[in-house]
Amino acid sequence: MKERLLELKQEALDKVTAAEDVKGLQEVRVQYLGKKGPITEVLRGMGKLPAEERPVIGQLANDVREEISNAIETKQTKLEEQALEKQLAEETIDVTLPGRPAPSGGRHLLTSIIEEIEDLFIGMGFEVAEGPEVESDYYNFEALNLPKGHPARDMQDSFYITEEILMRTHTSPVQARTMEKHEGKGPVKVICPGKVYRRDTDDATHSHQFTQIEGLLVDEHVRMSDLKGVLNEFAKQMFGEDREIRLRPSFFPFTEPSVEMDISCKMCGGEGCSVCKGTGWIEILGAGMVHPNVLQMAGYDPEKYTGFAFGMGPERIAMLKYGIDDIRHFYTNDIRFLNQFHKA
Ligand code: 2NL
Repeated sequence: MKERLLELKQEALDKVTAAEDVKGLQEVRVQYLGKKGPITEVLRGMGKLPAEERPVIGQLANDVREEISNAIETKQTKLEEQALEKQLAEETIDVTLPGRPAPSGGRHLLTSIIEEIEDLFIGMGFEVAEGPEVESDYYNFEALNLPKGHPARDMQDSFYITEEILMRTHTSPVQARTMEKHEGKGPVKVICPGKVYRRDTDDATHSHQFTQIEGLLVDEHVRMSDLKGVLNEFAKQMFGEDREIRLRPSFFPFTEPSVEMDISCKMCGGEGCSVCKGTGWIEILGAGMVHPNVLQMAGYDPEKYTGFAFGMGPERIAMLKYGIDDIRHFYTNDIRFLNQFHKA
């Protein structure tokens, strides 16, 4: 019996040593120390032993159980430690790896262009003024010499909200409001950038929502030559020192006389090409001397005060500057388009 117990002990200890995981170890425990295990079996047969041997075998059986149990315990602790070490090793973070690049945003091309134009005019002493995009019929049309029934109101098919309220069709109402605030006293020297709205069908050159920058200078003794000087400075700073400008007669209801300004074509150097449609000149903006009716309605004495005004479309400026062929690129927000214009 003694041999049988020692044999079982060796057998169990070998299996503990061989166990590769906690599960295998549990199996050894059940197999040798369980109620139906061989050691229990041996103890059950103790009744057949002589009385003096019983305590000796009983003691030995208990010692064997104890020893196997301890071995399992020790091995279990070891296996758990190994498992933890393995897990830690697998989850190690390599702090020397380069980080994943975080995509960074940037200014929209239109925002950059508008800020560039703003800075340029700020450099010439202009202030930036803003105003509401939802405007009254009075400031959008009436105050700009466009009375009800004026044909130019049809020309600028608008988004009306009520009979008297609409989405502004140009940024001129901001200038009308600015003049009004000055209560008939000069000088006024502002540029007004912002979104404007017109009922157009969107295509490569039309958008129902776009941006505009207008400028206004009102003071005593303001002349057409002042306008020309300011616009010439703008054209050279924006498009290059080598550019020429020319003014052509035009018509706007809020200016008299009115002009349109062209810049010389850089693509062909004035020879004529597809960009300038063979003329050597590219139209950039409209301008003129503020109509006396507009000055009067804003509270200025047109006998004492004169002014010039101009208006341009930043989308058009950007399209010319960067050779963009479709105005819709500004509003469809294709990241591949927009990313081309980030300055660092
Ligand atoms: C264009 C032409 C223009 C103005 C805008 C203006 C504003 C006031 C008084 C007089 Cl308050 N004029 N603005 C004048 C001439 C032309 O814009 O083609 N814009 C894209």
